[in-house]
Amino acid sequence: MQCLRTLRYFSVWSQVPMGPADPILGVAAQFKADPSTQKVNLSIGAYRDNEGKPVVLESVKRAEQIIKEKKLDNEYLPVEGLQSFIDASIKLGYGDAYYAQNGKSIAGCQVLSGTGAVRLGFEFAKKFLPQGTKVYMPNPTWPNHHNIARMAGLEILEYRYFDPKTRGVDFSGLVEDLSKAQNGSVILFHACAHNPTGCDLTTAQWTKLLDLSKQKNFLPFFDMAYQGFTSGDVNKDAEAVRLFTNQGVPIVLGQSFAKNMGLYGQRTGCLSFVCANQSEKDKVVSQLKLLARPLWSSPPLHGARVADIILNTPELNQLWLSEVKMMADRIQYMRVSLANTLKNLGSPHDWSHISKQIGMFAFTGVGPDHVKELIAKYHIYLLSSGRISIAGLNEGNVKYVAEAFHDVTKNTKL
Ligand code: PLA
Repeated sequence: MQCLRTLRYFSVWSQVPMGPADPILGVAAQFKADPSTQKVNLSIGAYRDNEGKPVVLESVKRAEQIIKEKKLDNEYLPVEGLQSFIDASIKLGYGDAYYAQNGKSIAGCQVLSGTGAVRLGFEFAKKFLPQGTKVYMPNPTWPNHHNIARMAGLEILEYRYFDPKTRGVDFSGLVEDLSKAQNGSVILFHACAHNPTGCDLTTAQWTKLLDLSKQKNFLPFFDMAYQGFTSGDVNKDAEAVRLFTNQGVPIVLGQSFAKNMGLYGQRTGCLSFVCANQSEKDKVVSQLKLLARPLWSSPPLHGARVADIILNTPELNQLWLSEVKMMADRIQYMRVSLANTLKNLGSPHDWSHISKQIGMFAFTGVGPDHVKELIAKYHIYLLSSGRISIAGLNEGNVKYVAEAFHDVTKNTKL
């Protein structure tokens, strides 16, 4: 009897199929398991220094020192999170001037990094927008955007974003698709440093989208996971967000401090909604709390404290801004270095798009077969879409990577 019961316990999940590996995290795990000493990780978008090592920013170390000295406790945060962190995040995203005027009508909630921002934002949209409201996403986008929208029960449609022929933005396709979108749709925008294409919109193009959004009553949802990584300047990178908000468009904003503060594992982020007034804001916050409570109950403490101290201590804030610039500059240097090395190797292909694209990633244009060869022959790990995380390059491996790319592509079309 005992034996039968044990057997039964073992078979409860026998119908569960093996799930596929995540297109990004799966490649990162493959890299980790590879014993090669030559291996290069260009998969996940995590910053590395010129030695290929993860970085804890000096501003973060100093903030952590302050936390240690204060001997703070580990009590739960309220469901909505650490208020001083939320306020500082909103100020960083929307800008000081807008915050001073309209801060009281922005509903903010601390969330589990950029992923949590999109998740909670989509849950809110599903619950409070008219039934059948669709969310439009750029094609391509960060693959997890699709998973999150599906989990939240939102119907996904895509708008054209990238033109493989020009390796740039397909703006006429984008406008055509969004012009046909239903009024009131949610439109997901990457605020800056578009992932995976590395191609952002110009100010003129954002202005056109602003007009279209107003005309069609869209709800623009800005995912800002890389503020500072495009230009090295957090204010410049928030240009699109501010263009919309300064015109009174009620946007949703998701902010992550994973990349720009290097707080990846601390899950530090903020979700905010532009509301019409303070009473609307209070109602929105109350509903965000009702959604967050059964998801994670209370958000993580440490990263929020670190970001709060950095954003609210002028000296640390200056230090952090200079560190953001340092990261963005190193990435830009490696872009140019990779493109130039490929050219100098005599590659028959034009790789100039790598240095023209921006942010953390380059959309190289290599196909899935090239990717397989790069992994099998050279232990260079990248996404099957051809996306590479430029932050994984350094002066010690860029030549090796360029030679490998040249080798696998020299006799093929791109
Ligand atoms: N939004 C976009 C556009 C992203 O690229 C990412 C992370 C997130 C949100 C979520 O970030 P967070 O939850 O860690 O704050 N994209 C990574 C990692 C860097 C990942 O896939 O999770 C990437 O390699 O694409």
